[in-house]
Amino acid sequence: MWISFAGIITNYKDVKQFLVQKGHKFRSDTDTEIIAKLIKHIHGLHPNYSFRELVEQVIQQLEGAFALCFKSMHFPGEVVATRRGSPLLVGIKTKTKLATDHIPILYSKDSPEKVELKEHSKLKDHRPHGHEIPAHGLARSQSTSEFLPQGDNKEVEYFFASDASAIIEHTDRVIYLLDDDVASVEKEGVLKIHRLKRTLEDTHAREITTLKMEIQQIMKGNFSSFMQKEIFEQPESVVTTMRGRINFDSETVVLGGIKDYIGEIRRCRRLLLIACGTSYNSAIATRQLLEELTELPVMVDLASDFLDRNTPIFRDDVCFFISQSGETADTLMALRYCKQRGALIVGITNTVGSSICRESHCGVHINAGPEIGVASTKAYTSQIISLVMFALMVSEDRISAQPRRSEIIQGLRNLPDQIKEVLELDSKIQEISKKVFEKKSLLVLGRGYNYATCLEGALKIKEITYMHSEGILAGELKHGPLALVDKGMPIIMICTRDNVFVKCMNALQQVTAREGRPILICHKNDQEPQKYGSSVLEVPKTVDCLQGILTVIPLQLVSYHVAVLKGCNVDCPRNLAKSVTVE
Ligand code: UD2
Ligand code: MG
Repeated sequence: MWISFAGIITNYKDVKQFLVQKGHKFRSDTDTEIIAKLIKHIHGLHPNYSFRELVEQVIQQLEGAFALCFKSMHFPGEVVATRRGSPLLVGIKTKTKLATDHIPILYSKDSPEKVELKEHSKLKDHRPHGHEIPAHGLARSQSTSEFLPQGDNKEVEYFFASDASAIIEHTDRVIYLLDDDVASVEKEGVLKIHRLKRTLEDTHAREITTLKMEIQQIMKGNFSSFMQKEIFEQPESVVTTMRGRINFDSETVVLGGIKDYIGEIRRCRRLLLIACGTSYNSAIATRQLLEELTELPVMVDLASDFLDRNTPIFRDDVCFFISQSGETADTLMALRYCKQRGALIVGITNTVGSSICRESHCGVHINAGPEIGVASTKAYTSQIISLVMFALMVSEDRISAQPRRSEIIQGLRNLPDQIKEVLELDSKIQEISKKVFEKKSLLVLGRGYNYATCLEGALKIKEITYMHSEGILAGELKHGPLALVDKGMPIIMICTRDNVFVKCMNALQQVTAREGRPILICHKNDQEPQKYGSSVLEVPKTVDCLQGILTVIPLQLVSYHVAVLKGCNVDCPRNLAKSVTVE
């Protein structure tokens, strides 16, 4: 059995417990494996079910958000795919034109009754007589042959993916599946889309759409990986994030997606920023500025932890949900939790039409352009800029905040050129990476606005180089992490001229006193910290609250070069693209 799985199965413990009772042995702790074992179990009970019927049985037992694609030795030449809550599309490639641009839905009349997963239940064979009623009363043969290619060459290729950018190089014709659609390709190469039940709002057919995406826009160009390309795109992606939103001359900021809600936001009790991974780090990066400019309490939470705690939420809370794809399962569940409790829901996403975008009351598209590398880079810097713009907009009418706002807006104006300058450090960073890539561990130290850079830098290193890395708040050194420091421990330290510079210098001296020789990221021509570094990466100075954008880029590049030196797959890190093979 081969399964490609994206998403989260929330009742996987219950299903696993049932299967263990039935004598199934598990090799991993993944939710993917329970799906494979469950289909195997149902196949054992009902050996005459078709592949598609087996999958229909499986998804009736699953709770959560998922996109699934199945292949099996028992059904050679067949594929079955389905989704609920996570996106899934089918790309179709043919030599000749298709006869239609619609695929009718087939409804399974008297579908096999849901198999009860209870110890005592009698798992009888409820297999029906296999009647299918296609939409519009078409005979089955008629409806399915319709979308074969015209002419002699009947060759068809199908691509299953969660995002169009993954298949655009093969075909621009796609069908977006809806929740609980079950798409199957059988031996003859015909694609069928089934649903268990007919519902009133269903359209009875799925349209084949032609993608308008620019191929060059998403191709790698001269870069060796999408991640590298996306790192180097940042001088442009930050501009598209700000385009049409900031007027640098009048120093005004308007986020079209938020402006109607700004009054309500100003009157709220507190702001909550909820996200996972890199998006969470972008919340850490902007928390301090949000507190300063909105004068509201700001809570930052990891979505999974937020849900675990059953956090109290009130009608006058404003909750932000940050996600590049707009589909992150935990973040989406936290969104629904807060929405149910009456809070105002604000989305920050890179994907127009995504679940978070649709389910939020309002929000900001970060407009960073498609991000294909699994490790997020340009989306991070654009998320920060979006949240900074939000802070600027909320504080527009505060006279006392004007000098600060003006300083930040001019800082944003200069950012693209400064990012270009940082990217010129590339070859120097490659040299530094050669010194650290064989080490076991890499610590990243800093504080204040640069703390988020430490977390995000360490996350990038873990994700794509598989090296242990930790972002450490320099203020915490004495409370534990200092014990790790010695001559052999590789350390990167960020030390820029801001309100915590003196404290950073202090931490730097604690590190050098233990014979640590950190790689320093500091301001251009700043002699004072440079004395203590084994090597130095100099970045241009900007406003404190934007500095993190310029200090994170060297770390994105470190992780990229270390991954290349170690021979890792930069765009598809192991374990992170959830594709597991189990029998
Ligand atoms: C909109 C257009 C943009 C351009 C511009 C001109 C879209 C997607 N954007 O950009 O192409 O024409 O106007 O002024 O057509 N939203 C959510 N949740 C989210 C993100 C966004 O609900 O997570 C909503 C948002 O409240 C708004 C809409 O989606 O109603 C578009 O958001 P945006 O950030 O793209 O808006 P804007 O005005 O910058
Ligand atoms: Mg919305």
